[in-house]
Amino acid sequence: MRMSDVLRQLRQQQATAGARPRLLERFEAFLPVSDATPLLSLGEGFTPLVHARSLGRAIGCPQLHLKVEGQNPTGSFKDRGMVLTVARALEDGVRVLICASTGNTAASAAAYGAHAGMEVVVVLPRGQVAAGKLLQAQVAGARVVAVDGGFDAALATVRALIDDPDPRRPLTLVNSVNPLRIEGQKTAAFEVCEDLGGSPDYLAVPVGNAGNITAYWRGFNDYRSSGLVETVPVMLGFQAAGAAPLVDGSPVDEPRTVATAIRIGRPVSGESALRVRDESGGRIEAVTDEQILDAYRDLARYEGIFCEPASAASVAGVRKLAADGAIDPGATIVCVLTGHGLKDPDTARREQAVGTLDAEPTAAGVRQALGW
Ligand code: AN7
Repeated sequence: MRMSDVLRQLRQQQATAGARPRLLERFEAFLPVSDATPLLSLGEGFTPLVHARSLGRAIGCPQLHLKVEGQNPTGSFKDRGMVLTVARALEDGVRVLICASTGNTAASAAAYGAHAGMEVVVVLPRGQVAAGKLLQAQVAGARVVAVDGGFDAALATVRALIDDPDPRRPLTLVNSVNPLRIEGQKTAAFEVCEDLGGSPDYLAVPVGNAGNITAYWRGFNDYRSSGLVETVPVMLGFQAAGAAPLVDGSPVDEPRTVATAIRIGRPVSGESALRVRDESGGRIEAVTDEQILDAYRDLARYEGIFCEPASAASVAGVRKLAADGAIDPGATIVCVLTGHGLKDPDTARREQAVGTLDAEPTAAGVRQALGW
């Protein structure tokens, strides 16, 4: 066969398998979109569900699966909600997006805002944002404003701007206070159901503002109401001890955790998270920084999945519950890994660094360095 025919054939196979679907199109029936909504896409969604055989065996849960949300365009689950929020903003003629963020929302808003030709302003807690996330916002051309006082102060600042509008500069808030964010994020639950052929027994997720746990629960319930699945999972949410207002039962004024960049003392959707817990018969618990960092290391070493530290809270939590005998070992468990490990190179360097070996640039030199 001629090379050009080979190419054409490959191209046709790709076309019949369907070019990569667009999230807004694929789940149109379940999303607040219309024919007038621009089908914005940076390739978000359709992330892998990986059966973690080695790690699952190690923690006594052989049916452990990982939803690898770090493979979204900006490296986090935020892209699912952002694509819908920005598409609808584009439809409405919005010019300026604003958010407060611990980093991932900012990176996502900056990218989708740039793609849609909008101005983006992100208000961040000074000195608390992982290096990669800050760079993502900056390279996409967002204007970054740093404030003292942590994420809660940043969100309060943004809300004050929204509540006192300047008619010359209309702003659209793209934090998860915006219900479109939650609507978009629920698509991750749809994909989990499709990959497993039904709902898992347990769904474990890290919890900050509690938007994502709310979104997954809505997604599973949408599929159940439509008759696409018969059951919904038990929902497990995990917060870093020291930044765990939903476990403590009260706001945390100075949330502390060295493991994660998610220091949120007053979760936006806190009450919703408690409802999800109760309706699903689930739990919201704290995991220590040490447990989170152990899971972070083990995910990379056992499974080759480099997630950001906050994401590892889901696996740390499941490991803890399994060790306590609180999870049936035969259960199908999905842990959501919300963001990519490269977002936070400083934590990786601090926790994972093993150093490099020096060698002469020869086969003999490399063998010697390896001790072979
Ligand atoms: C990796 O980007 O709050 O419970 O401003 O970055 O839905 O808040 C991010 C939160 C989990 C918590 N995992 O999700 C932000 C921000 C990662 C995160 C969460 C976040 P929610």
